[in-house]
Amino acid sequence: MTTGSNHPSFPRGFAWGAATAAYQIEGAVAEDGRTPSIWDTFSHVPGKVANGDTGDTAIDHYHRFREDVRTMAEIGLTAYRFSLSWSRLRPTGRGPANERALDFYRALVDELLDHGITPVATLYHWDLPQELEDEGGWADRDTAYHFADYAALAARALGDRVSTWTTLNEPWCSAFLGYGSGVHAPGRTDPADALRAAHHLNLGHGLAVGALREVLPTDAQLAVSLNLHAVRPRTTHPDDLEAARRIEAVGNRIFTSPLFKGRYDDDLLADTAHLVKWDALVHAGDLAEISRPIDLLGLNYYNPTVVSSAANAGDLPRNDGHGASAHSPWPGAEDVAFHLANDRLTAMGWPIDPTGLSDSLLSLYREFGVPLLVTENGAAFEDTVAPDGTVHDPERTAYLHDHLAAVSDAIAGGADVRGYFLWSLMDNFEWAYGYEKRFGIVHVDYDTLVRTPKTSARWYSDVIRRGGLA
Ligand code: IFM
Repeated sequence: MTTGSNHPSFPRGFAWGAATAAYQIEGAVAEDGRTPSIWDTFSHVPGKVANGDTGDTAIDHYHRFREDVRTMAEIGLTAYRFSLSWSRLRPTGRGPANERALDFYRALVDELLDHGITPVATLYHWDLPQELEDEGGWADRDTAYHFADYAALAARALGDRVSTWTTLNEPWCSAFLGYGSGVHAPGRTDPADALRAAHHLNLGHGLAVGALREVLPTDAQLAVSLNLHAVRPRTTHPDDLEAARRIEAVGNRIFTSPLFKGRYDDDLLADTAHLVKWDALVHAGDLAEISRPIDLLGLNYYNPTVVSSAANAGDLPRNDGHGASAHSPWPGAEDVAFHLANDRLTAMGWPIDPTGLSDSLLSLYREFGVPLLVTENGAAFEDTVAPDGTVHDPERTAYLHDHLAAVSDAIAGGADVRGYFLWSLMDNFEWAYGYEKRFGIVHVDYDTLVRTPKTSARWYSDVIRRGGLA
Protein backbone atom coordinates (compact mmCIF):
# COMPACT_ATOMS: atom_id res chain seq x y z
CA MET A 1 0.00 0.00 0.00
CA THR A 2 1.23 3.49 -0.69
CA THR A 3 0.69 6.68 1.25
CA GLY A 4 2.69 9.41 2.80
CA SER A 5 2.13 9.76 6.51
CA ASN A 6 4.94 10.80 8.76
CA HIS A 7 2.87 11.65 11.84
CA PRO A 8 4.55 9.86 14.75
CA SER A 9 1.43 7.95 15.63
CA PHE A 10 0.60 6.79 12.07
CA PRO A 11 3.42 4.90 10.43
CA ARG A 12 4.82 5.67 7.02
CA GLY A 13 2.80 3.91 4.38
CA PHE A 14 -0.37 3.99 6.50
CA ALA A 15 -3.36 3.65 4.13
CA TRP A 16 -5.85 6.51 4.43
CA GLY A 17 -8.93 5.00 2.92
CA ALA A 18 -12.68 4.86 2.59
CA ALA A 19 -14.89 1.87 1.86
CA THR A 20 -18.03 0.99 -0.06
CA ALA A 21 -19.72 -2.19 -1.28
CA ALA A 22 -21.12 -3.16 -4.67
CA TYR A 23 -24.82 -3.60 -3.91
CA GLN A 24 -24.88 -0.46 -1.78
CA ILE A 25 -23.59 1.85 -4.52
CA GLU A 26 -23.49 0.35 -8.02
CA GLY A 27 -27.11 0.15 -9.19
CA ALA A 28 -27.36 -1.08 -12.82
CA VAL A 29 -28.65 -4.37 -11.46
CA ALA A 30 -29.90 -5.69 -14.78
CA GLU A 31 -27.23 -4.21 -17.04
CA ASP A 32 -24.45 -5.80 -19.03
CA GLY A 33 -25.30 -9.36 -18.08
CA ARG A 34 -25.59 -9.03 -14.29
CA THR A 35 -28.10 -11.43 -12.74
CA PRO A 36 -29.93 -11.09 -9.40
CA SER A 37 -28.17 -11.60 -6.10
CA ILE A 38 -29.91 -12.48 -2.86
CA TRP A 39 -30.13 -8.76 -2.02
CA ASP A 40 -32.01 -8.02 -5.25
CA THR A 41 -34.53 -10.68 -4.34
CA PHE A 42 -34.77 -9.75 -0.66
CA SER A 43 -35.06 -6.00 -1.16
CA HIS A 44 -38.01 -6.56 -3.49
CA VAL A 45 -39.96 -8.52 -0.86
CA PRO A 46 -42.43 -6.06 0.69
CA GLY A 47 -41.59 -5.23 4.29
CA LYS A 48 -37.98 -6.39 4.25
CA VAL A 49 -36.37 -2.99 3.64
CA ALA A 50 -37.47 0.38 5.03
CA ASN A 51 -39.67 2.35 2.64
CA GLY A 52 -39.50 -0.46 0.08
CA ASP A 53 -36.05 0.80 -0.97
CA THR A 54 -33.90 -1.38 -3.23
CA GLY A 55 -30.42 -1.21 -4.74
CA ASP A 56 -31.84 -1.10 -8.28
CA THR A 57 -30.29 2.31 -8.90
CA ALA A 58 -28.47 2.76 -5.59
CA ILE A 59 -26.23 5.78 -6.19
CA ASP A 60 -25.52 4.79 -9.80
CA HIS A 61 -21.81 4.33 -9.21
CA TYR A 62 -21.74 1.91 -12.15
CA HIS A 63 -22.20 4.88 -14.47
CA ARG A 64 -20.60 7.57 -12.31
CA PHE A 65 -17.45 5.83 -11.10
CA ARG A 66 -15.11 8.27 -12.85
CA GLU A 67 -16.71 11.19 -11.03
CA ASP A 68 -16.54 9.23 -7.77
CA VAL A 69 -12.85 8.49 -8.22
CA ARG A 70 -12.25 12.20 -8.89
CA THR A 71 -13.99 12.95 -5.59
CA MET A 72 -11.77 10.43 -3.81
CA ALA A 73 -8.70 12.08 -5.33
CA GLU A 74 -9.93 15.52 -4.28
CA ILE A 75 -10.31 14.26 -0.72
CA GLY A 76 -6.80 12.84 -0.97
CA LEU A 77 -7.58 9.17 -0.28
CA THR A 78 -4.56 6.96 -0.71
CA ALA A 79 -6.58 3.73 -0.76
CA TYR A 80 -10.14 2.71 -1.62
CA ARG A 81 -11.87 -0.46 -0.54
CA PHE A 82 -14.73 -1.63 -2.77
CA SER A 83 -16.40 -4.96 -3.39
CA LEU A 84 -16.87 -6.95 -6.56
CA SER A 85 -20.35 -8.10 -7.44
CA TRP A 86 -20.23 -11.87 -7.88
CA SER A 87 -23.46 -11.93 -9.90
CA ARG A 88 -22.05 -9.26 -12.22
CA LEU A 89 -18.70 -11.01 -12.71
CA ARG A 90 -20.03 -14.54 -12.93
CA PRO A 91 -23.74 -14.20 -13.53
CA THR A 92 -24.89 -17.69 -12.64
CA GLY A 93 -22.50 -18.04 -9.74
CA ARG A 94 -20.33 -20.38 -11.79
CA GLY A 95 -19.24 -20.76 -15.41
CA PRO A 96 -17.43 -18.22 -17.56
CA ALA A 97 -16.63 -14.67 -16.59
CA ASN A 98 -18.82 -11.86 -17.83
CA GLU A 99 -16.43 -9.79 -19.95
CA ARG A 100 -18.50 -6.62 -19.63
CA ALA A 101 -18.25 -6.83 -15.86
CA LEU A 102 -14.52 -7.36 -16.12
CA ASP A 103 -14.34 -4.25 -18.30
CA PHE A 104 -16.16 -2.27 -15.64
CA TYR A 105 -13.93 -3.35 -12.76
CA ARG A 106 -10.75 -2.97 -14.84
CA ALA A 107 -11.81 0.56 -15.76
CA LEU A 108 -12.58 1.37 -12.12
CA VAL A 109 -9.23 0.04 -10.95
CA ASP A 110 -7.34 1.82 -13.72
CA GLU A 111 -9.07 5.06 -12.82
CA LEU A 112 -8.01 4.58 -9.18
CA LEU A 113 -4.43 3.81 -10.13
CA ASP A 114 -4.31 6.80 -12.48
CA HIS A 115 -5.25 8.96 -9.48
CA GLY A 116 -2.65 7.37 -7.22
CA ILE A 117 -5.25 5.50 -5.14
CA THR A 118 -4.47 1.93 -4.07
CA PRO A 119 -7.40 -0.41 -4.81
CA VAL A 120 -8.42 -2.91 -2.13
CA ALA A 121 -10.92 -5.43 -3.49
CA THR A 122 -13.40 -7.34 -1.35
CA LEU A 123 -14.68 -10.48 -3.05
CA TYR A 124 -17.87 -10.95 -1.08
CA HIS A 125 -19.90 -8.24 0.61
CA TRP A 126 -23.16 -10.17 1.14
CA ASP A 127 -24.46 -10.43 -2.43
CA LEU A 128 -24.60 -14.15 -3.22
CA PRO A 129 -25.89 -14.94 -6.74
CA GLN A 130 -29.54 -15.95 -6.32
CA GLU A 131 -28.97 -19.15 -8.33
CA LEU A 132 -26.58 -20.39 -5.66
CA GLU A 133 -29.01 -19.46 -2.88
CA ASP A 134 -31.66 -21.50 -4.71
CA GLU A 135 -29.36 -24.51 -4.38
CA GLY A 136 -28.95 -24.01 -0.63
CA GLY A 137 -26.85 -20.88 -0.33
CA TRP A 138 -24.17 -20.69 2.34
CA ALA A 139 -25.89 -23.47 4.29
CA ASP A 140 -24.72 -25.74 1.48
CA ARG A 141 -21.08 -26.81 1.33
CA ASP A 142 -20.80 -26.46 -2.46
CA THR A 143 -21.14 -22.69 -2.16
CA ALA A 144 -17.68 -22.54 -0.54
CA TYR A 145 -16.17 -24.22 -3.63
CA HIS A 146 -18.06 -21.93 -6.02
CA PHE A 147 -16.73 -18.98 -4.03
CA ALA A 148 -13.13 -20.15 -4.41
CA ASP A 149 -13.61 -20.58 -8.19
CA TYR A 150 -15.04 -17.07 -8.41
CA ALA A 151 -12.12 -15.74 -6.36
CA ALA A 152 -9.65 -17.30 -8.81
CA LEU A 153 -11.54 -15.86 -11.77
CA ALA A 154 -11.52 -12.38 -10.24
CA ALA A 155 -7.83 -12.65 -9.39
CA ARG A 156 -6.93 -13.78 -12.92
CA ALA A 157 -8.75 -10.76 -14.32
CA LEU A 158 -7.59 -8.09 -11.88
CA GLY A 159 -4.52 -9.52 -10.18
CA ASP A 160 -2.15 -7.56 -12.42
CA ARG A 161 -3.47 -4.32 -10.94
CA VAL A 162 -5.00 -5.16 -7.52
CA SER A 163 -2.58 -6.45 -4.92
CA THR A 164 -4.65 -6.27 -1.71
CA TRP A 165 -7.68 -8.55 -1.48
CA THR A 166 -10.13 -9.32 1.26
CA THR A 167 -12.15 -12.46 0.85
CA LEU A 168 -15.30 -11.95 2.93
CA ASN A 169 -16.84 -8.91 4.56
CA GLU A 170 -18.39 -9.57 7.97
CA PRO A 171 -19.21 -13.27 7.59
CA TRP A 172 -20.97 -13.02 10.99
CA CYS A 173 -23.65 -10.88 9.31
CA SER A 174 -23.88 -13.17 6.27
CA ALA A 175 -24.39 -16.21 8.48
CA PHE A 176 -26.35 -14.99 11.47
CA LEU A 177 -28.38 -12.08 10.09
CA GLY A 178 -28.90 -13.84 6.75
CA TYR A 179 -29.76 -17.34 8.01
CA GLY A 180 -30.48 -16.79 11.73
CA SER A 181 -32.52 -13.68 12.46
CA GLY A 182 -33.43 -13.21 8.79
CA VAL A 183 -33.13 -9.42 8.85
CA HIS A 184 -30.66 -9.66 5.97
CA ALA A 185 -30.84 -11.58 2.70
CA PRO A 186 -31.68 -14.33 2.10
CA GLY A 187 -33.98 -13.87 5.12
CA ARG A 188 -33.82 -17.43 6.45
CA THR A 189 -34.38 -18.11 10.13
CA ASP A 190 -32.89 -21.47 11.08
CA PRO A 191 -30.13 -21.40 13.74
CA ALA A 192 -28.67 -24.66 12.44
CA ASP A 193 -28.42 -23.23 8.93
CA ALA A 194 -26.79 -20.13 10.38
CA LEU A 195 -24.08 -22.27 11.96
CA ARG A 196 -23.67 -24.27 8.76
CA ALA A 197 -23.37 -21.02 6.85
CA ALA A 198 -20.67 -19.80 9.26
CA HIS A 199 -18.60 -22.92 8.66
CA HIS A 200 -19.05 -22.77 4.90
CA LEU A 201 -18.10 -19.09 4.85
CA ASN A 202 -14.96 -19.98 6.79
CA LEU A 203 -14.27 -22.81 4.37
CA GLY A 204 -14.95 -20.55 1.38
CA HIS A 205 -12.47 -18.04 2.79
CA GLY A 206 -9.77 -20.70 3.19
CA LEU A 207 -10.34 -22.22 -0.24
CA ALA A 208 -10.30 -18.74 -1.76
CA VAL A 209 -7.00 -17.91 -0.04
CA GLY A 210 -5.55 -21.07 -1.58
CA ALA A 211 -6.92 -20.18 -5.02
CA LEU A 212 -5.75 -16.57 -4.80
CA ARG A 213 -2.23 -17.61 -3.80
CA GLU A 214 -2.02 -19.78 -6.93
CA VAL A 215 -3.08 -16.97 -9.22
CA LEU A 216 -1.68 -13.78 -7.66
CA PRO A 217 1.91 -12.59 -7.52
CA THR A 218 3.74 -13.67 -4.37
CA ASP A 219 3.63 -10.19 -2.84
CA ALA A 220 -0.19 -10.03 -2.91
CA GLN A 221 -1.72 -9.16 0.46
CA LEU A 222 -4.66 -11.35 1.48
CA ALA A 223 -7.11 -10.53 4.24
CA VAL A 224 -10.58 -11.13 5.62
CA SER A 225 -12.76 -8.42 7.19
CA LEU A 226 -14.47 -9.44 10.42
CA ASN A 227 -16.94 -7.45 12.50
CA LEU A 228 -15.58 -8.76 15.76
CA HIS A 229 -17.64 -7.75 18.74
CA ALA A 230 -15.85 -5.79 21.48
CA VAL A 231 -17.69 -7.79 24.15
CA ARG A 232 -18.00 -6.42 27.68
CA PRO A 233 -19.90 -8.08 30.52
CA ARG A 234 -22.20 -5.53 32.19
CA THR A 235 -21.11 -6.67 35.66
CA THR A 236 -18.69 -9.20 37.08
CA HIS A 237 -21.56 -11.45 38.14
CA PRO A 238 -20.71 -15.01 37.02
CA ASP A 239 -23.86 -15.16 34.87
CA ASP A 240 -22.85 -11.98 33.04
CA LEU A 241 -19.34 -13.34 32.52
CA GLU A 242 -20.94 -16.48 31.12
CA ALA A 243 -23.10 -14.33 28.79
CA ALA A 244 -19.94 -12.59 27.55
CA ARG A 245 -18.22 -15.93 26.99
CA ARG A 246 -21.10 -17.19 24.88
CA ILE A 247 -21.18 -14.07 22.72
CA GLU A 248 -17.42 -14.15 22.26
CA ALA A 249 -17.74 -17.78 21.18
CA VAL A 250 -20.49 -17.41 18.57
CA GLY A 251 -19.75 -13.78 17.69
CA ASN A 252 -15.96 -13.83 17.39
CA ARG A 253 -14.13 -17.07 18.05
CA ILE A 254 -16.30 -18.98 15.57
CA PHE A 255 -14.20 -17.08 12.98
CA THR A 256 -10.88 -16.31 14.65
CA SER A 257 -10.21 -19.76 16.13
CA PRO A 258 -10.45 -21.73 12.88
CA LEU A 259 -8.67 -18.92 11.06
CA PHE A 260 -5.70 -18.53 13.39
CA LYS A 261 -5.70 -21.69 15.50
CA GLY A 262 -7.08 -24.27 13.09
CA ARG A 263 -9.91 -25.35 15.40
CA TYR A 264 -13.41 -24.62 16.62
CA ASP A 265 -13.35 -24.04 20.37
CA ASP A 266 -14.83 -26.71 22.62
CA ASP A 267 -17.12 -24.24 24.39
CA LEU A 268 -18.65 -23.12 21.06
CA LEU A 269 -19.19 -26.75 20.05
CA ALA A 270 -20.82 -27.47 23.42
CA ASP A 271 -23.05 -24.34 23.31
CA THR A 272 -24.39 -25.32 19.89
CA ALA A 273 -24.26 -29.12 20.01
CA HIS A 274 -28.07 -29.31 20.21
CA LEU A 275 -28.30 -27.48 16.88
CA VAL A 276 -25.72 -29.02 14.55
CA LYS A 277 -23.60 -32.14 14.36
CA TRP A 278 -20.23 -30.44 14.06
CA ASP A 279 -18.48 -33.76 13.32
CA ALA A 280 -20.51 -34.14 10.16
CA LEU A 281 -20.36 -30.46 9.25
CA VAL A 282 -16.58 -30.09 9.47
CA HIS A 283 -14.87 -32.49 7.07
CA ALA A 284 -11.33 -33.75 7.38
CA GLY A 285 -8.99 -31.12 6.00
CA ASP A 286 -11.40 -28.18 6.38
CA LEU A 287 -9.58 -26.62 9.30
CA ALA A 288 -6.25 -26.82 7.49
CA GLU A 289 -7.84 -24.97 4.56
CA ILE A 290 -9.40 -22.32 6.78
CA SER A 291 -6.19 -21.65 8.70
CA ARG A 292 -4.04 -20.94 5.65
CA PRO A 293 -1.92 -17.93 6.60
CA ILE A 294 -3.23 -14.49 5.69
CA ASP A 295 -1.25 -11.26 5.52
CA LEU A 296 -3.67 -8.85 7.15
CA LEU A 297 -6.75 -9.04 9.34
CA GLY A 298 -9.46 -6.47 8.60
CA LEU A 299 -11.44 -5.25 11.60
CA ASN A 300 -14.81 -3.54 11.12
CA TYR A 301 -15.72 -1.65 14.29
CA TYR A 302 -18.70 0.54 15.16
CA ASN A 303 -19.49 0.14 18.88
CA PRO A 304 -18.87 -2.12 21.87
CA THR A 305 -21.22 -4.96 22.81
CA VAL A 306 -22.31 -4.91 26.47
CA VAL A 307 -24.02 -8.08 27.65
CA SER A 308 -25.60 -9.66 30.70
CA SER A 309 -27.59 -12.75 31.39
CA ALA A 310 -31.27 -12.24 30.61
CA ALA A 311 -32.09 -12.85 34.27
CA ASN A 312 -29.80 -10.00 35.29
CA ALA A 313 -31.13 -7.57 32.72
CA GLY A 314 -34.14 -6.38 34.70
CA ASP A 315 -35.94 -3.51 33.00
CA LEU A 316 -32.84 -2.19 31.29
CA PRO A 317 -33.31 -1.56 27.58
CA ARG A 318 -31.93 -4.42 25.49
CA ASN A 319 -30.96 -4.24 21.90
CA ASP A 320 -28.20 -6.03 20.06
CA GLY A 321 -28.15 -3.28 17.42
CA HIS A 322 -28.74 -5.75 14.60
CA GLY A 323 -32.42 -5.12 13.86
CA ALA A 324 -35.65 -6.50 15.25
CA SER A 325 -36.58 -10.13 14.63
CA ALA A 326 -38.46 -12.83 16.49
CA HIS A 327 -35.51 -15.09 15.69
CA SER A 328 -32.20 -14.71 17.49
CA PRO A 329 -29.00 -14.27 15.49
CA TRP A 330 -27.10 -15.78 18.44
CA PRO A 331 -27.44 -19.60 18.36
CA GLY A 332 -26.53 -21.09 21.70
CA ALA A 333 -26.65 -17.66 23.33
CA GLU A 334 -30.35 -16.86 23.05
CA ASP A 335 -30.59 -15.98 26.74
CA VAL A 336 -28.05 -13.21 26.59
CA ALA A 337 -29.30 -9.64 27.01
CA PHE A 338 -27.65 -6.74 25.15
CA HIS A 339 -27.30 -3.27 26.65
CA LEU A 340 -26.21 0.11 25.37
CA ALA A 341 -22.66 1.00 26.47
CA ASN A 342 -23.79 4.61 26.96
CA ASP A 343 -26.46 6.97 25.71
CA ARG A 344 -24.41 8.88 23.14
CA LEU A 345 -25.98 7.28 20.09
CA THR A 346 -25.60 7.53 16.34
CA ALA A 347 -28.66 7.56 14.08
CA MET A 348 -28.42 3.76 14.03
CA GLY A 349 -28.94 3.77 17.81
CA TRP A 350 -25.38 2.53 18.25
CA PRO A 351 -23.43 3.90 21.24
CA ILE A 352 -20.30 5.90 20.55
CA ASP A 353 -17.28 4.48 22.37
CA PRO A 354 -13.91 4.51 20.60
CA THR A 355 -12.19 2.57 23.39
CA GLY A 356 -13.72 -0.60 21.91
CA LEU A 357 -11.65 0.02 18.79
CA SER A 358 -8.31 0.50 20.54
CA ASP A 359 -9.02 -2.44 22.86
CA SER A 360 -9.91 -4.70 19.93
CA LEU A 361 -6.87 -3.74 17.86
CA LEU A 362 -4.54 -4.29 20.79
CA SER A 363 -6.02 -7.60 21.84
CA LEU A 364 -6.14 -8.94 18.26
CA TYR A 365 -2.54 -8.02 17.66
CA ARG A 366 -1.42 -9.48 20.98
CA GLU A 367 -3.33 -12.70 20.43
CA PHE A 368 -2.70 -13.37 16.74
CA GLY A 369 0.31 -11.21 15.85
CA VAL A 370 -1.19 -10.44 12.45
CA PRO A 371 -0.91 -6.97 10.87
CA LEU A 372 -4.25 -5.19 11.02
CA LEU A 373 -6.36 -2.92 8.87
CA VAL A 374 -9.45 -1.09 10.09
CA THR A 375 -11.53 -1.99 7.07
CA GLU A 376 -14.66 -0.17 8.30
CA ASN A 377 -15.51 2.43 10.92
CA GLY A 378 -17.98 5.27 10.75
CA ALA A 379 -21.34 6.61 11.80
CA ALA A 380 -24.78 7.52 10.51
CA PHE A 381 -26.26 10.84 11.57
CA GLU A 382 -29.27 12.87 10.45
CA ASP A 383 -27.52 15.12 7.97
CA THR A 384 -29.23 18.19 6.63
CA VAL A 385 -28.42 20.21 3.56
CA ALA A 386 -28.07 23.92 4.38
CA PRO A 387 -29.77 26.50 2.13
CA ASP A 388 -26.38 27.21 0.54
CA GLY A 389 -26.08 23.50 -0.38
CA THR A 390 -23.40 22.60 2.17
CA VAL A 391 -23.68 19.66 4.57
CA HIS A 392 -22.20 20.35 7.96
CA ASP A 393 -21.72 17.13 9.96
CA PRO A 394 -19.74 17.93 13.11
CA GLU A 395 -20.96 14.80 14.91
CA ARG A 396 -19.52 12.54 12.21
CA THR A 397 -16.28 14.49 12.20
CA ALA A 398 -16.04 14.08 15.99
CA TYR A 399 -16.80 10.36 15.71
CA LEU A 400 -14.13 9.85 13.07
CA HIS A 401 -11.61 11.98 14.94
CA ASP A 402 -12.08 10.06 18.17
CA HIS A 403 -11.88 6.69 16.45
CA LEU A 404 -8.74 7.64 14.55
CA ALA A 405 -7.29 8.74 17.89
CA ALA A 406 -8.16 5.26 19.18
CA VAL A 407 -6.30 3.72 16.23
CA SER A 408 -3.31 5.89 17.04
CA ASP A 409 -3.50 4.81 20.70
CA ALA A 410 -3.45 1.17 19.60
CA ILE A 411 -0.44 1.82 17.38
CA ALA A 412 1.30 3.58 20.25
CA GLY A 413 0.49 0.53 22.39
CA GLY A 414 2.29 -1.74 19.92
CA ALA A 415 -0.41 -2.90 17.50
CA ASP A 416 0.71 -3.11 13.86
CA VAL A 417 -2.16 -1.24 12.17
CA ARG A 418 -1.50 -0.53 8.51
CA GLY A 419 -4.53 1.46 7.42
CA TYR A 420 -7.95 2.92 8.13
CA PHE A 421 -10.95 2.77 5.79
CA LEU A 422 -13.82 4.88 6.98
CA TRP A 423 -17.34 3.75 6.25
CA SER A 424 -18.42 5.16 4.00
CA LEU A 425 -17.16 7.26 1.15
CA MET A 426 -20.70 8.18 0.06
CA ASP A 427 -24.21 7.88 1.44
CA ASN A 428 -25.66 4.64 0.13
CA PHE A 429 -28.14 1.78 0.50
CA GLU A 430 -27.93 0.80 4.17
CA TRP A 431 -29.37 -2.73 3.80
CA ALA A 432 -32.61 -3.23 5.76
CA TYR A 433 -32.64 0.52 6.58
CA GLY A 434 -32.69 1.43 2.89
CA TYR A 435 -31.62 5.01 2.22
CA GLU A 436 -32.76 6.27 5.63
CA LYS A 437 -29.36 6.10 7.26
CA ARG A 438 -26.51 8.14 5.89
CA PHE A 439 -22.93 7.04 6.65
CA GLY A 440 -21.10 8.95 3.91
CA ILE A 441 -18.55 11.73 4.13
CA VAL A 442 -19.98 12.63 0.73
CA HIS A 443 -23.68 13.47 0.70
CA VAL A 444 -25.81 12.01 -2.08
CA ASP A 445 -29.08 13.61 -3.10
CA TYR A 446 -31.19 10.56 -3.86
CA ASP A 447 -33.40 12.45 -6.32
CA THR A 448 -30.66 13.97 -8.44
CA LEU A 449 -27.75 11.70 -7.41
CA VAL A 450 -25.64 14.83 -7.02
CA ARG A 451 -22.66 14.25 -4.73
CA THR A 452 -21.59 16.93 -2.21
CA PRO A 453 -18.63 16.41 0.11
CA LYS A 454 -19.69 17.06 3.72
CA THR A 455 -17.50 19.02 6.12
CA SER A 456 -16.24 15.66 7.44
CA ALA A 457 -14.72 15.03 3.99
CA ARG A 458 -12.81 18.31 4.22
CA TRP A 459 -11.68 17.41 7.72
CA TYR A 460 -10.49 13.97 6.49
CA SER A 461 -8.59 15.67 3.65
CA ASP A 462 -6.69 17.72 6.21
CA VAL A 463 -5.93 14.63 8.29
CA ILE A 464 -4.58 12.84 5.23
CA ARG A 465 -2.53 15.83 4.11
CA ARG A 466 -1.02 16.14 7.59
CA GLY A 467 -0.60 12.37 7.88
CA GLY A 468 -2.40 12.33 11.22
CA LEU A 469 -4.58 14.16 13.68
CA ALA A 470 -3.82 17.76 14.55
O1 IFM B 1 -23.24 -0.52 5.64
C1 IFM B 1 -22.67 -1.52 6.42
C2 IFM B 1 -21.62 -2.28 5.65
O2 IFM B 1 -22.11 -2.79 4.47
C3 IFM B 1 -21.10 -3.42 6.48
N1 IFM B 1 -20.67 -2.96 7.78
C4 IFM B 1 -21.54 -2.09 8.52
C5 IFM B 1 -22.01 -0.94 7.65
C6 IFM B 1 -22.95 -0.03 8.46
O3 IFM B 1 -24.05 -0.75 8.90
